[in-house]
Amino acid sequence: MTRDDSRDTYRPGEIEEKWQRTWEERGTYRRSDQDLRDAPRPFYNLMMFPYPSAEGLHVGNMYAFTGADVYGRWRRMQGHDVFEPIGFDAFGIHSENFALKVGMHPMELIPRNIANFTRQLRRSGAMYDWSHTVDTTDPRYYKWTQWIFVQLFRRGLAEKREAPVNWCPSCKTVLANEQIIAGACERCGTPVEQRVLSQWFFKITDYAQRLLDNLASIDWSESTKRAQENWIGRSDGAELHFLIQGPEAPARRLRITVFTTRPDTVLGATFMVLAPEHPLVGELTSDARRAVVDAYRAAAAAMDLVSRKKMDKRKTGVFTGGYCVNPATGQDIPVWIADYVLMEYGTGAVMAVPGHDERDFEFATQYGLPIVRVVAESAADPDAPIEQAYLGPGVLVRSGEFSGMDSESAKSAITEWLRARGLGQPRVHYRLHDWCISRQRYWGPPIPIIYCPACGAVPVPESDLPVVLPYVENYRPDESGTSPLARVEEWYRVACPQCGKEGRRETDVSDTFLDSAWYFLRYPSAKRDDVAFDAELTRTWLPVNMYIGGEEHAVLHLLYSRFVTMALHDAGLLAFEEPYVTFRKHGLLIKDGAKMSKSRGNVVVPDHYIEQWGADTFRTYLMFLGPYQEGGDFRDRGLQGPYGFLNRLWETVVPIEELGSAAPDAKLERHLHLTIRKVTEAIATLRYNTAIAALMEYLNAVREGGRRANRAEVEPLVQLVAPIAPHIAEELWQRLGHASSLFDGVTWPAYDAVKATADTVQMVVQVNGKVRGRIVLPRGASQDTARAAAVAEERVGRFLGDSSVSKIVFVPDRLINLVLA
Ligand code: ANZ
Ligand code: ZN
Repeated sequence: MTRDDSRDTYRPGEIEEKWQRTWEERGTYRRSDQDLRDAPRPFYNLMMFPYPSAEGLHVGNMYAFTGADVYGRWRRMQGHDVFEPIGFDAFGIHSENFALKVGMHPMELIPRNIANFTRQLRRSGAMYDWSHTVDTTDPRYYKWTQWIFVQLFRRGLAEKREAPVNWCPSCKTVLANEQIIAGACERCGTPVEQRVLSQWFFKITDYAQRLLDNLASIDWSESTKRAQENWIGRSDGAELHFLIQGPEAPARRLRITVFTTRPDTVLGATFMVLAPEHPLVGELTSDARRAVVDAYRAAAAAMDLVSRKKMDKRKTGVFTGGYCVNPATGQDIPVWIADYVLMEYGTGAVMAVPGHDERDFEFATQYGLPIVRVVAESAADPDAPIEQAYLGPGVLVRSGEFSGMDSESAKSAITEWLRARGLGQPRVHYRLHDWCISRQRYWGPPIPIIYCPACGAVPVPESDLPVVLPYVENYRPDESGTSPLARVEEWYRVACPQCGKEGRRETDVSDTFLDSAWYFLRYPSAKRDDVAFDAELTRTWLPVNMYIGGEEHAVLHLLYSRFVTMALHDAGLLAFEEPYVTFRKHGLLIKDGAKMSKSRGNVVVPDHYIEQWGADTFRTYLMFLGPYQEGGDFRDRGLQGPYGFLNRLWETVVPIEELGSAAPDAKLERHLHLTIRKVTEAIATLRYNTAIAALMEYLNAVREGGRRANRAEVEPLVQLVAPIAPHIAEELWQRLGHASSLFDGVTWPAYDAVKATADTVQMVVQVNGKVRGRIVLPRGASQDTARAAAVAEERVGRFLGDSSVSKIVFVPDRLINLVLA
């Protein structure tokens, strides 16, 4: 009898097409609204939705999504009702700039990109529910983005004000602080300038403490929490008042308030430095100094914020001619202005303590101002010469009644002493700024506000939402500091919704990060046009159980979405205040030694790899190249190994008729249970590379010496491989005689705890005779098994690099030594 070849060799192209079609036809991953309502064990598995760039889905996206999908599939096989949606973050400058570059309108370009992304995502083999997708540029979506703006506005959390903002002269728009990296626009790299514009802000600072406190109760990657903590930047200190010197009685004199984290050093404050923009500068400046001061202020105003913040910049400043009183010593101290003091931090005024602050020390040295030491490392040596600022803690000296006190206790003691005299009080300060959401661009949801000469800023009534972004032929931004929509008079001229007088629409659009700050609320309710999110569906599905994404969003999206969730919670619209119960960051894919990114031009598109090797191999490869939460190197030639593994799996199981029916022998049975346990634990903790290594080891053990496999040995292997390589698993599962899908019902194998632990040994792994690691294997494991396990060990792998093994010394159950060529 001749064999039907196409049935018996592994042909990923065919089976992947077959299973993608079958899943689609059966609706395996689609949830009807009824399913969503009735789900007994809901599990919301979320990944950060992509912005549909023209280049298409790249392997970095696919790396992120595959790791999330493996986790979702594994949960599914454990019997959870997993909801795994995907969508498109398609508004924003990224998309708009690209449209400008290629000379196409975003309203034409973006749908094409989305279609291409959708095709790629479908081919990649993830279990998305395409019936619940979102596209942030769809008026059915951004209607609710605008609605959320209105909710925040009504709660006093949206405010328009004049503020110095970061302006990117190349993108011709304002940027949030979070969008500036090392002084330059995060997208185009142009140095950012400062401009004063009237902008909409969300008062995220009202939530600073809660955003900080809640970090303790959410299960997130530690580094992401730390990044948020630093960004929020709580400083504990004091606000101290320095009266301006003058002829009036103290009670009538103006005062300069400073924020300091070192009230213990106030007795060493020998001068005062104000930001050049400080409102009291005019008052303080003497006639003789006015010309110099005005010139300095003009020069500072022309400078960008970022260079002003640079620590290593040479300090410059000018004396105003005015004096104020040190509240602790009663002495007059001169008031200077200097550009290193920033108006938006603290109060824009610094009590300068050159004895204990580096910048103040540099400044004092340069301008010959007095330097006094008030904290000494120990009381023994108060008169040591001052060669540099002493920053550490210590004992107070030259501080009157506080001398001898340790500097930590002196912080509160001195603050309290000044408070009693009306000269200060404890104060907490946050580095976090309000979130500027106005963008003077075209490609975003118009901010739903109408300005009326009589009523002021009036939100667009819900019944008039969405405010549809009009088609504008020339959407190129200009220098005016207003959006291209400000050039479309027939669009912005409208009647005031309150009084009917002629009003004018806000012409700025909102920041893309507002679109993504709430998209996870929308997915379950994506089919609803009457509400942003349905109360019952939201109760069932939210907060998100597992969220996986890139760490680059640690202080942007992840902070904004927490804030929006808290604000909606406080508005009574959500029962929870934290959007993501668990968040795990994934690592980065490295290509030729650098992070894969569009700006570096080393982006790889997955299509031809999937074409050549199949999605299963590509997924397995991506999940095998390093610990998922740490990332790894993308190498073209790496795909052979995972392909070989899947092909061997296929050859071991097919043809089914040739499988034996005997029970596995005791040794193999132990190995099987150990493998189930290892893979279960590894997937639960996103250590996919470890899971795959365990599967490879086990398959080698099954095939050892060319023996014929038994069904009972391979059936669980097919189940275990399914989250990672779902198509081949489904095909083999079906051939093994199962009618229903592996992703339908509880299909994850259980292990016997006794069998899974008994009889393992720890073996030493050497490379060129030096101990480089240890592996745990079933007793009696073969040389091949030990070698596979050794090579899969991360530490050992590092020593192997690209070299090949020329010789192996193997002592069963004790040692394996890999000798390199
Ligand atoms: C006196 C002092 C003495 C300070 C000393 C430090 C050391 P963090 O921790 O980042 O919150 N500061 C306050 N406002 C400023 C502004 N607008 N521009 C530049 N610097 C400013 O930093 C708080 C400290 O930064 C404050 O404490 C102040 O200097 C400075 F031995 O006050 B300190
Ligand atoms: Zn009006």
